[in-house]
Amino acid sequence: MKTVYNSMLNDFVQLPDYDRSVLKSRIVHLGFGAFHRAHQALITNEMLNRTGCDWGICEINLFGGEDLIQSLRAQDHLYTVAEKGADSTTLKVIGSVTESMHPSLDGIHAVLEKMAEPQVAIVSMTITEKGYCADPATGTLDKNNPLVVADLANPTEPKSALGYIVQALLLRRERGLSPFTVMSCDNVQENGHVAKAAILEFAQLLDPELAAWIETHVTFPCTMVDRIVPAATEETLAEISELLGCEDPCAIACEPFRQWVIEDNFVAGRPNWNMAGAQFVADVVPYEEMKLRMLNGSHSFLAYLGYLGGYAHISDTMTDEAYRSAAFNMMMQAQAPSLTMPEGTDLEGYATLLIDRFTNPSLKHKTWQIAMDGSQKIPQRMGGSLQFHLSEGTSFSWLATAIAGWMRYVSGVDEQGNEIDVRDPMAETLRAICDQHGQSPSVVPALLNIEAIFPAELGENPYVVDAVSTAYQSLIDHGARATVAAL
Ligand code: NAI
Ligand code: CS2
Repeated sequence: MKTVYNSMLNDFVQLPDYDRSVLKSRIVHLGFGAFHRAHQALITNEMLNRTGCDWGICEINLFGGEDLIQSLRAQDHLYTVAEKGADSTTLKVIGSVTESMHPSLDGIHAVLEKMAEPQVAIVSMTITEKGYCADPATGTLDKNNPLVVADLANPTEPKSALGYIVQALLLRRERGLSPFTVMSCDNVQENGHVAKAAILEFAQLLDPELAAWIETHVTFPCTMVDRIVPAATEETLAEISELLGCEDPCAIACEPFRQWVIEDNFVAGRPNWNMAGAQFVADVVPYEEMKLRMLNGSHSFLAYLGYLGGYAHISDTMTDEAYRSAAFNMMMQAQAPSLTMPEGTDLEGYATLLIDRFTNPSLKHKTWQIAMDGSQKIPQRMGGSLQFHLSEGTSFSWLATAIAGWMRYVSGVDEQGNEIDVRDPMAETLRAICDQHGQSPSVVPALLNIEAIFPAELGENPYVVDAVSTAYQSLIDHGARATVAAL
């Protein structure tokens, strides 16, 4: 792409409008996946277009994605984002990435040395929910996680993101360098607090003095991140390359909407991302809860019940009036009442916008993709609102149906008897429980009793067991489409 960058790209492609040679890797990002390319890196690019400062990003993939890093290097770290609305597409070439690394290409020590360089002020992350090695029910470090066990035994050769961050901070402390801010950009409830708790607990097990130093010197801002960025497919890449005028294996397509709300708590400075639409606030938690419950909660509802009902994409579910109104009711009846928002927040307007975003026919967002890692997602997307309805004595049938949908899905067999490719760190455990029970609602209390996912007060609550069992039985007797239509 470097060679074509100045000559062959189609005229309407937006190019970086700043001097890339002055950029320094002041941000190290863990997780050069789909989302980061279309969110933080793009927002940094737009900020650079407006302010011309030196905040650049060094991209690191700790798990998989070696090919992507190699392709990125081959094109001078430039790549394309296609923002796809219902009727039009905008192409932006992103220039904010300065360099990239991968432990299997460069070695673990080179990655650690990069993170310990003096100019690094922020280590940001999009490492998926499971990357935090935290217990989904409590948000605290899972000491039995195989990556944690391996990194505690061999801390100078880390594998997990936690292990890398703690080892890099140790190097900085030993060298008398300032610490960096650790900024989580994952869909994790109170993501900064979860990152902090996991990192401190991990450091405590290694070296209590280091843990105390981290606690005093490092900050962990919470962030609310939002933009729908489906995984790239051959079709999207071909379509982008046609519009672009050349091939770009690092290209990614997303929706036009984006939002980023960041707790303004940075220990070593930060870019003025607000110049490109981000909001710095004192308390992100209400925005995170709103987004996780209303957007992600209804996304999971649509993913499980949509997949079982034969809908491949979220936009396909929106063509079914029953799913469309169930998703809106899930937002407004099940999730919105559980939120405490700053005055003036228009939750109904937010829900209407979400339904519009889900409807975008240009985005091929697979229900299967969103259904992934449910054991990590369900607690934060539905646990808090479930607790709310239990304490208020109000109905939670949408939540119960979503959870029953997840239980039916993780059995690994769809409504036609075909195998489902269930991707989840707990897939084997979940499948074994489902196999023991067959398609009987006795599987419901068995799955609700998994303490890593559901706290005992939920898992053993008779109202929860009853409502989820009823929804589960309906899925078995009538299928997902009829169950959603009856809601
Ligand atoms: P992706 O599959 O494209 O990328 C996943 C990234 O996580 C890869 O860079 C991989 O190296 C890294 N990773 C995976 N497991 C890891 C582990 N155990 N430790 C460290 N790194 C690990 O996924 P995508 O779409 O980039 O999403 C990543 C996360 O971003 C999501 O899980 C979510 O929390 C957040 N997000 C995604 C949005 C989307 O629409 N795609 C929107 C908002 C947030
Ligand atoms: C989705 C999210 O994959 C999922 O679980 O719910 O990635 C969703 O697309 C984003 O959070 C939107 O910001």
